[in-house]
Amino acid sequence: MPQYKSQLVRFAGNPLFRAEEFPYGIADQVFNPGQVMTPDGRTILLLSVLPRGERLARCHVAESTDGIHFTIHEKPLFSADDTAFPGLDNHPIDCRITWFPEDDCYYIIRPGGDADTGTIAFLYRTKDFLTAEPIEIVAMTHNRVPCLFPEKINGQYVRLDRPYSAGAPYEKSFANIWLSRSPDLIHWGEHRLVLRRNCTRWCNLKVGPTVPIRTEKGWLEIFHGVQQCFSSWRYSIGAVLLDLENPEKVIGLMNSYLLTPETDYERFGVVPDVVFTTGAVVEPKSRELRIYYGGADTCVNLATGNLDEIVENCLKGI
Ligand code: BMA
Repeated sequence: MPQYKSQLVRFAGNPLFRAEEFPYGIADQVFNPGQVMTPDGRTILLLSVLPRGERLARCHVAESTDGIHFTIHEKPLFSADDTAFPGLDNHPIDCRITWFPEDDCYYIIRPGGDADTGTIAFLYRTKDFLTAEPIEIVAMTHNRVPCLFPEKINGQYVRLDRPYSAGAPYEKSFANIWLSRSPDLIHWGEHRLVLRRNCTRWCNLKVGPTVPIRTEKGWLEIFHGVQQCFSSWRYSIGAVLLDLENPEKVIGLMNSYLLTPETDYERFGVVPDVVFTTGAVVEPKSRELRIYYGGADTCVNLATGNLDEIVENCLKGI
């Protein structure tokens, strides 16, 4: 049984996206979307879609004006045979999207590489989600999910990373969250450890980042945590608050998760007992935090909470 109660409210109409309703061919999985809210209030999701009979996923853009009803673009933004990084494009999933006002564009970071090369990270730039311009490979093995902060801090680009600390990614390797800085988005250094696995009871194996959200009290960082249970892994979602000026400094950490697998669509599917997110969006007027998350690597769901309450819970360590 879960140790705490999930603190987010699940949308009554979950799942929002089911593989069987995917409009462009038969899909076995539609899951773990990249997510961002545009300056004019549209919600953009980058859905990871696994077509039936195929081994590798594609990413399709879905967009909405109310955060609930989405239109899916037919042409994928990323597919496994993109030619941007020949021989290394592979299984595009888990996109992290950052709206970066100063550069007037969205940055997308997504995994590449394979079991042989090890997983790496590709950086892209887009203005419209119709095309994405490849920039560079910005992380070497095994580090596939850097998350870019939405502004420069003290004149530098900053990101959170999740390199594996031991073993290959698909083995029982530990993983912690690190931070690094760059003058140009390409060259990264000044690495700092931010959050260790085991920082709370429900993430004793790994923790992994999402794109940070600026609040008045600190950077809200929604992260995923993996708990090694007796015979399986359990993926949950939690929250930590980082210092605005010095984001390697943790100033608040929720002891409980925000969300853990409890419903059938989170407990049963291609990979059981998974709630997984690559980000979150905030509706600025209501201060609602919306997390579009994958359930059991099979479907996409929505859960919401109040931004300010979650920040307070981080500060109180609830
Ligand atoms: C992680 C990611 C997620 C996935 C999770 C559980 O490593 O690849 O896309 O939801 O594993 O399978």
